[in-house]
Amino acid sequence: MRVLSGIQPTAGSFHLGNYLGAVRQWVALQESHDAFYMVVDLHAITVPQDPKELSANTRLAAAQLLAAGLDPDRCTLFVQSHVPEHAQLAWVMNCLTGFGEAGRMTQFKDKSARHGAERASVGLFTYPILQVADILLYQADEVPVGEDQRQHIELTRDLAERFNGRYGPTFTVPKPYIPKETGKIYDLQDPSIKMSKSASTPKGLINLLDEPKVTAKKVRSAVTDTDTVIRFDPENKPGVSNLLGIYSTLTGTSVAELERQYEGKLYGALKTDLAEVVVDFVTPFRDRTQQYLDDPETLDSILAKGAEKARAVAAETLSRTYERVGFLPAK
Ligand code: AQP
Repeated sequence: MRVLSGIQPTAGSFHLGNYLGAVRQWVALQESHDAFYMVVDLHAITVPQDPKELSANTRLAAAQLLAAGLDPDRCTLFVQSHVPEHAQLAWVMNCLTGFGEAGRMTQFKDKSARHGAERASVGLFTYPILQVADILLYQADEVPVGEDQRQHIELTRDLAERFNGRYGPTFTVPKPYIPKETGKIYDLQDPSIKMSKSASTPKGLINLLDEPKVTAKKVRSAVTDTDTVIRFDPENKPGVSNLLGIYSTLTGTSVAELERQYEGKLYGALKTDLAEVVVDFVTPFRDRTQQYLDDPETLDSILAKGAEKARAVAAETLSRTYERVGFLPAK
């Protein structure tokens, strides 16, 4: 079984939503699956990027993935732009996608509204189709992502089936792999929206590379509700439930057990303890990230080996696709 997923090198630090919603599963799945993970720099330029920052952030993203536990001997870790087949297959997929179909992608609607609809790039509009190509190139069976990506995986399935129907069996039709408990981590200040680097306010967003003291303060000032009962009830108690979900995943203690532990206690106690749990997680993570950054040669060589492995798979899929479409083979 093969898995494929990617993360954007945009904001510098990963946030807790990226880690719990996606990266944590990547680490686990490298043990049981043939796993391909990438830093998606082609996706990053769908909104303006400073070139120097983009390359620095690409290394930083790779360093964080290794710090989180990805092991280059157990998975293939690479940078998307190092494998040109992504852009090449994306063109074929663009030509298979209806304009209206692409226009229904809710992430595009949200992001273009944020950046100003008129100023949104065509790349931002077709970004889900590039994601389709990312996944299909590797014939991935499963795609470990957060809940916000579900619609894009549905599009991937539709396009894989459409292509297979039109040109003959070519692509594996992938399934989303979305954890129930952490598929959507919410903003600490506004638990009605997902934690996100572009939509969250600084106080609602836990950046893994922030000073642990700053992080602890953010957890302690998380919004809960006027009630006092510590109970997992996402509909009526979204703030408390978000904190319980984070707590449970980081410690491995079940939510039911946490509810028992905090019975009769105040929200302050839960938040103080969770702040400690989060600090215990981010402190070694920051140190390990820095160690990888201090040795850019090793980091670059891991990425070069990853790109070589990824290209071998991607080139095979692309050449089969081109043949099916009817492109005259180059001699
Ligand atoms: N809040 C979240 N809860 C669970 N999973 C999440 N992911 C993102 N936010 C949450 C998952 O993280 C993976 C990488 O996503 P990305 O490359 O889109 O990273 P990002 O751009 O840093 O994510 P943001 O913050 O969501 O960006 P904006 O604000 O630009 O939209 C994906 O699997 C995603 O589901």
